[in-house]
Amino acid sequence: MFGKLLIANRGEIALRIQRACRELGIPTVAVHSTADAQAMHVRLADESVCIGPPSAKDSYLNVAAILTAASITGADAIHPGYGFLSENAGFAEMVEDHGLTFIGPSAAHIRMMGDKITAKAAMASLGVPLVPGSPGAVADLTEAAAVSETIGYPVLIKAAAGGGGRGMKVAHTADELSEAWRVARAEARAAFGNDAVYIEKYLDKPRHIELQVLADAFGNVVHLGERDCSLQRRHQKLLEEAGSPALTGAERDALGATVCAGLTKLGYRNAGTLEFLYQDGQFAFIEMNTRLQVEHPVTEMITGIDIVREQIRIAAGQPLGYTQAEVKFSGHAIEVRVTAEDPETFAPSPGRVDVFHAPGGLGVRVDSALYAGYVVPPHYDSMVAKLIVHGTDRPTAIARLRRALEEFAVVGIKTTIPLHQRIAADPAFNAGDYDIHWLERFVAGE
Ligand code: MV4
Repeated sequence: MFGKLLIANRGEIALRIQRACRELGIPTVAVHSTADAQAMHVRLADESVCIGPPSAKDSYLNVAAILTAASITGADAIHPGYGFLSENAGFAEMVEDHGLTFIGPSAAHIRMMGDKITAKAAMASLGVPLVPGSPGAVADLTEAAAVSETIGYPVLIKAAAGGGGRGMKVAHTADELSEAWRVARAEARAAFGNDAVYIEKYLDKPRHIELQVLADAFGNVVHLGERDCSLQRRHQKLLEEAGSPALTGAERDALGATVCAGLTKLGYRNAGTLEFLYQDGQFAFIEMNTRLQVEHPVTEMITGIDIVREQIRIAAGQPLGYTQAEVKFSGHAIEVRVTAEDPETFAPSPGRVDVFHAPGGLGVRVDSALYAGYVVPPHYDSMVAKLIVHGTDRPTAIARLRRALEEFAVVGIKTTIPLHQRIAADPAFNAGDYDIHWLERFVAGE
């Protein structure tokens, strides 16, 4: 096992990783920007190193400063959390080149999944179902038109280097194709410095369902079930559930079996998430995330498996130690992301937190780095807390969510707690009747 672990992140996820390390008996090193000197993750770590000024580019994305911090503190492993350097294959490679362990997949697998075209090609070869579309990159407008005729309109043009919704353009008809083509290529080039694009059939009302997997270095791969992450606004998730209200256990088991067999063949290692669109009873793979995800706690609540602990054990060369049949799913879990934003306009609301009272009781978990007196800096992501509830079934979990949201007190900054209360009270949400477009309409008052 590792002698000391450096956490290359901040906020609630830095605390989450520290908690796993403490339970494993591993001392931790926090890194922080000058804006985060008073942050909770610095206070709770065994050691801390300031790595630069507030701007993330000069601190949490500063590879040289982070490697230096690891070197001077004698850390032998680095956990990147989510965001920042977590899906940077070059960083993973550099960590390993410095004789340290990167807590995550190999640089080769991060690179493969970072390019959506190579990710899809890999999944197709492993028998994972895809959205109908171009077999690879589409070279020019002539080829784009031919592919689109074959699969049928509407189509979606996506950037190979994209993901998370950036660089996508819909063409509803052949008339719209040339404009969509031009804009998609230009955006891909500007945003990613890579104008490679591919085409998919546009699904008009899918759910976003993702599958959590764990893979050790000995070819053992298990899935921990699915999460329904359809409730998003501008590609930011607001609420996630495990399991999906739309899925049967049999559908999950079948998809899981295909995915686990495929990842064994691929030699994938550590935690990962496969994203699918689900419409008309069909799954279609779109992307794979090679990092720990924000919403991992809902999966932990229904399986009892500590995903961060498993990531660390796997990276240290330990076997999973259990089979798929030993992974038991129990009850239903829901997470809401509380952000420091106006709940109606979504305008950022950083500043001093005067009162912080987290809810508690049976089936309630709060992952947050907030405390009374803390000043939320304006430089980073606006998420300040995750509220996770677990119950024996979905209605019980929703009742618990409503109760916990009422107890939650954050005074001094605006938060999205009132929005979450409105969602939790909504009949369509309670019926589990929603797709990826539902939340945009809900916040627009439609
Ligand atoms: C799609 C799609 C419809 N059809 N692909 C958006 C983010 C990126 N991960 C993939 N995305 C989509 N891909 C096809 N072929 C619709 C979306 C999409 C979406 C997906 C998941 C969650 C929210 C979304 C909101 C708008 C569009």
